[in-house]
Amino acid sequence: MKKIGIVMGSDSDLPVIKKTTDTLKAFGVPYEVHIYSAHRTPEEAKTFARTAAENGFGVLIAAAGMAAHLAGALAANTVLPVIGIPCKSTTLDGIDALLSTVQMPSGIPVATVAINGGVNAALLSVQILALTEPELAQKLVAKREKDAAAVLEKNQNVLSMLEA
Ligand code: RP5
Repeated sequence: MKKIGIVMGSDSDLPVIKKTTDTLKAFGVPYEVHIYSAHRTPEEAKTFARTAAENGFGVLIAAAGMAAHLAGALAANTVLPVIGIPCKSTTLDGIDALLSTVQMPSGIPVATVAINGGVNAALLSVQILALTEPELAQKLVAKREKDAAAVLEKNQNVLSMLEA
C-alpha cells in the first residue's frame, strides 16, 4: 500500500496533525510525518515533494497556519494529490491560512479541508488510496455506518429526553 506523506510547517501544528495520524492509524494506513516549512526550509520541502512518488507516497497532506503556502509549494513539485489543512493561529482565527491554502491558481490544485480539519484530511487521503485498495473502501463504508448509528442513537435519546 502507498504511504501518506504528512508535512507540517511547525511543531505548533502538532495538535491538528495528531488527529490526522490517529485517524490513519485506525485505518491501518502507513504514513510518515515531517516538519518542513515553505518559508523557513523551502529546499527541504521542495525535495520532499519532488521525491515523494518514488519514495512510495500516494497522497501528501500539508498542514500550515498564517500565510500558509506549504500545501501549494508541495503541490507545485509533485503530481501526487495534495490535501491542505489550514491551521488556526493566534490571530485571524485561521481565515488567513484558509484563504492562503484554498486560493490556488489554476493548474496547481490543492484539496483544502476545513480549518484544523485533521480528521477529514486523513479520511480524504484514505478515500484516494481506496480507489486501488478495496479493503480500505470497506473500512470507510463501515465507519460511515457506525457514525450514522451514533447519530440515530442520539436522536432516540433526545426524543425521550425532551418528550412532550
Ligand atoms: C506556519 O506558521 C506554521 O505552519 C504554523 O502554523 C505557523 C506558526 O509557526 P510557529 O511560529 O509556531 O513555528 O508556518
